[in-house]
Amino acid sequence: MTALILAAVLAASPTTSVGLGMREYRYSVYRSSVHAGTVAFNMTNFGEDAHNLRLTGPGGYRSAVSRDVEPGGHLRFKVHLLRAGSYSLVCLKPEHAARGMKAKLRVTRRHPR
Ligand SMILES: [Cu+2]
Repeated sequence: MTALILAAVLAASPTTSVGLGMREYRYSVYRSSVHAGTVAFNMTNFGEDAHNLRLTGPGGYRSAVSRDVEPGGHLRFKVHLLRAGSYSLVCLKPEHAARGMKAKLRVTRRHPR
């Protein structure tokens, strides 16, 4: 039942693309806020080390970890952000988050009342 509802929600919502620049040691997120639904991060690595991405958010949400993006490389990484709230973007390569490679993304309700 939950899977059916999830499928219906995803089918009804278009994918929002968000550019994400990566370098040592920070992300540049090209949108600060998106509507709830499917979000595709268009990741580009402008740096010299490999980087990746994981999101955490409301209700214990935890995305998969993206593949590593090599220097000069690109990756389109899709996640389903269904709850409104503040999500954290973190690079899981050793020491990267501690050196500042993290960012926030705000997710808003699709149909505000
Ligand atoms: Cu990194």
